[in-house]
Amino acid sequence: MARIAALAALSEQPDGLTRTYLTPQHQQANELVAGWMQEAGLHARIDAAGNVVGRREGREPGLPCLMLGSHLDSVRNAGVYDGMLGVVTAIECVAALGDTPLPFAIEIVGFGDEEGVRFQATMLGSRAVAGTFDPALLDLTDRDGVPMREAMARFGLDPTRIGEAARRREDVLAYVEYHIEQGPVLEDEGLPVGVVTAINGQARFRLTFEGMAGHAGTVPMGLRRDALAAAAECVLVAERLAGERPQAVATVGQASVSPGATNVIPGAVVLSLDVRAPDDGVRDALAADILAACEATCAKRNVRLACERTHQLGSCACAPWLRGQLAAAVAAEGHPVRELPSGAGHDAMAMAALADVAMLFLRCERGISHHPAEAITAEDAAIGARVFARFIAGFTAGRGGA
Ligand code: HGY
Ligand code: MN
Ligand code: MN
Repeated sequence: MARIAALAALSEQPDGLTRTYLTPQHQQANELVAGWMQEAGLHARIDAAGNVVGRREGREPGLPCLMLGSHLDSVRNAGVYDGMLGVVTAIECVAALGDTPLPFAIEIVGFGDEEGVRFQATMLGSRAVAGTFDPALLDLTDRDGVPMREAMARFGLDPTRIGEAARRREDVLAYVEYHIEQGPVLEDEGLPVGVVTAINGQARFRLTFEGMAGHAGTVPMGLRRDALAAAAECVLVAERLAGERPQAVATVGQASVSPGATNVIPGAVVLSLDVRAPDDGVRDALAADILAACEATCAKRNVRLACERTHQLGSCACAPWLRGQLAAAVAAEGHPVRELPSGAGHDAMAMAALADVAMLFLRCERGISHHPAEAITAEDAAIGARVFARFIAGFTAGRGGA
């Protein structure tokens, strides 16, 4: 808990946690985590994408690894456990192994970007490790217009070498991530931990509305092309259409209004749209319906609409052989085994392109996450760590393993 507090202090904002990819705070977090990795007997390095990677050799050097990890970046004004708990706990669990020789190596990765806050493309760190990082992403800019390739150079990385962060399939036995649940299910059932069955897919879009700015006092209502009024109607359309499909969700979480003055009719608006569902077909159909309804709304209002897909990840199943080993560790620690899906996205989704993946969830207070009120208890943190440590110590490479 003290280490999480130390990481939470590395923030771009003075009163709360915001830490995004390739910032000085990311650099500081990497240094802190690398130090803890070294103390725990891991050899730590920063990879070509800015992830911090620690490695503990198995009973002989060079064996394929069990990869553990989560992310060190955050959303804006975040909770402090999302991502960080998984990294800090994995280090603690490896430290607890002491010198015990294992028939596999262990690597822990603190991914530099999962949330995608700075460049609007998510899981940049895990995609680089999985070998699915598209170099075209390097041209994305942050809100100050800084391209990712330049941010990388400022961070001390060579953007032309990002491919070197990619790992070979034969070197990774599995990727297993420990994370807070970010939902209310475990708390509701009085259970400290849960084993994830699958991670819901997600699709994200940027919607740009172009109307006509004008004088708020002189242009009659019937002659306006108000971009914000059109966008507002589209937000409600997304809410209504998602509500009609069980388990599907749609969120508009960002809106920017131009020129943004009390006495000016909004001329342009940019919205983000995030659409998720356990079934990729349901999600795609919902996204198509929302975008079609937005087009119709804008046509009626004589506002131009441009839709751009910024992100797409298919739903991701956790490997049964890994789920079984996590469940065995939960049971051996004396807790009921509860399996549940994840509505939140995780690095494991990107890592599934490289290796079989699985996740262990820890109960969090009232399911609150992506909010400063995110909370867990120290007692639960200890329970989760014991389960995870037991899983690691007993890990046996299965399908795809050595
Ligand atoms: O948005 C997500 O699901 C994740 O927390 N980045
Ligand atoms: Mn998150
Ligand atoms: Mn997370």
